[in-house]
Amino acid sequence: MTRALILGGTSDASVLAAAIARASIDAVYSYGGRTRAPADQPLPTRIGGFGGASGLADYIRREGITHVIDATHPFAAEMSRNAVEACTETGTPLIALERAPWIKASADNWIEVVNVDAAVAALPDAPANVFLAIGRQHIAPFAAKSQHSYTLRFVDPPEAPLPFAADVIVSRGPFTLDGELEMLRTRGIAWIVARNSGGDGARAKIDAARLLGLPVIMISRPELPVRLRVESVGEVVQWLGHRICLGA
Ligand code: 3Y8
Ligand code: NAP
Repeated sequence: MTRALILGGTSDASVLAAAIARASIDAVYSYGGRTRAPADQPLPTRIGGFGGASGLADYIRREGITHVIDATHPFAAEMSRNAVEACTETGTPLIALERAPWIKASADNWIEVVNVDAAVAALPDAPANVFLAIGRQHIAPFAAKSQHSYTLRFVDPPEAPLPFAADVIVSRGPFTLDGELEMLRTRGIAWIVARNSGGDGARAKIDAARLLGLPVIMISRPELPVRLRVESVGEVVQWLGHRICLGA
């Protein structure tokens, strides 16, 4: 019998969970516990880390998991690497549901960089209004350019003092084009720093930047190990269904 583990935390993972619940496939949804009140899911849900790849392997064995679906965010690299290692160790089928990266349009003004430190270096020296749309966990390096007026956007209100003076918007998204245009205009934002998350939930700021002619410092995705990868929920459900068909 199939028992799937969904490594979630994204809007795509939520759509997948709904499809799996509708198909009455036995599954568990997993959050990393990054936010105070993650969205409810129509499946039994666990919250928190597994304890590295070995902890995930133990969980797979203990819970009788037969399939693992990595539907985490493209920047959740450690979780994805652990999933490959644990599934190899336990011989568990693994599939990744991963949305395509955003592709630079001719009208986009992107400065593409490989990591956060390169994004800091790409910012100008002259003080400017800068929108850091990269969440909470990776903002400390921007203290090196504290001459800028920063706007941050977090899912939850900040719990600790910020590494530099900044204005924090608390919002979990998904975001709208009108909302992004309004925010960028009223704050006089001149630069945006973003990660190439892909998908629709965060692309409104990219479209707004294009319309306003703003430069975007775009951080490219981390390298991930090779694993079976699809871009649609239907392909994941078919993958499960195919095995159900064979194993039934
Ligand atoms: C805990 C689950 C839904 C899902 C919403 C998507 C869309 C909005 C875009 C900006 C960029 C950012 C951030 C972002 C997006 C969706 C989706 C997506 C980016 C939730 C969620 C969890 C998280 C974790 C959180 C990170 C943070 C990153 C904010 C839930 C809302 C910036 C990524 O405070 C923290 O520690 C936050 C941590 C990882 C990156 C960071 O380093 O701060 N996501 N985001 C998941 C878990 O615990 O397992 O709370 O319900 C999910 C969503 N985040 O409901 O439709 O892409 O699917 N999330 C980035 O750089 O793109 C926001 O502001 O423009
Ligand atoms: P990460 O750096 O790749 O993972 C760090 C550790 O967090 C993992 O090793 C694991 O801990 C735990 N973890 C992460 N995701 C988990 C999950 N779904 N279930 C159980 N444990 C999980 O992860 P991250 O970038 O902080 O992302 C955390 C969560 O936020 C993920 O669910 C991701 O999909 C979601 N998210 C992330 C981003 C982003 O920009 N990174 C954007 C949107 C949503 P152990 O080693 O102890 O097992």
